[in-house]
Amino acid sequence: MTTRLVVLAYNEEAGIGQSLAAIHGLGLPDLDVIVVDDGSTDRTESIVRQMKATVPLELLSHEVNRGVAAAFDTGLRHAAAISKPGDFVITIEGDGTNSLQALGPIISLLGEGYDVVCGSRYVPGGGYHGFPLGRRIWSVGANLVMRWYCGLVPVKDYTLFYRGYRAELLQEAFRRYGRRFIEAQGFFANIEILVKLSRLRPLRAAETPVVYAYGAKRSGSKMRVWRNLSEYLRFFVRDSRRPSRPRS
Ligand SMILES: Nc1nc2c(ncn2[C@@H]2O[C@H](COP(=O)(O)OP(=O)(O)O)[C@@H](O)[C@H]2O)c(=O)[nH]1
Ligand SMILES: [Mg+2]
Repeated sequence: MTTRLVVLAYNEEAGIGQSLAAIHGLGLPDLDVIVVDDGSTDRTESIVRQMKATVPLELLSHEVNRGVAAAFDTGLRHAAAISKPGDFVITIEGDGTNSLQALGPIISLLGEGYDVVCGSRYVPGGGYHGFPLGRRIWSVGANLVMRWYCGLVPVKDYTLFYRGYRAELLQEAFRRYGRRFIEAQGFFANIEILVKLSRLRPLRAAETPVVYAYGAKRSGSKMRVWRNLSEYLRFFVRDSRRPSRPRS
């Protein structure tokens, strides 16, 4: 049983080396690291290439930046394609804000048979450090809306990228949705993944606490709240007219 950690990175030269070294330093058995560099214009790619010489990892590169949704698609599609059904796939941010302490619990919950395990700031033990107030309000509101809209029990955090999946679930999603699995262009993709997975079949989902160490972030945020809001609206309009359903 292998766990594939998909690390999303765009212009993360400030911390990607340290993040990858910390992941390697955990010494977790059967952990494969896949970095998706989405056309970074800084030294992200060269830092990851250099690390490849000493630390086992795989690098997937987009020649030009295609946005975080395309990075999710590239990383998850590749991880699903090379995984055996019993394997696990975990997504994580490459900016060092997603505490590695949650990695062990995510892996053990997947091992217990949960299909999806969401890192969560909204369960006891989870939370934020240094997250700007405006972003906090936006995050709480967006997650309340998604709890109402998607209702995947017991998930309270739909927006954190830090999340684990059983590989067979992703394989089923790519098979049954094809290109329509990830249609969003930006940060909404992470939410769309959960909505579309929840339409495949009843899922066993779990959450595990994550402290979002936003103060550790050394790169600028690529999240644009207004662009993000327009993605929500586009999704709700599209989905209410023609809900995306998996092929049977
Ligand atoms: N591959 C890729 N990753 C991106 C892109 N935009 C953001 N990211 C990554 O997605 C994660 C979240 O972005 P970030 O700027 O940290 O947003 P925030 O944490 O919400 O402020 C980080 O690991 C980024 O490197 C992109 O266009 N492509
Ligand atoms: Mg971040």
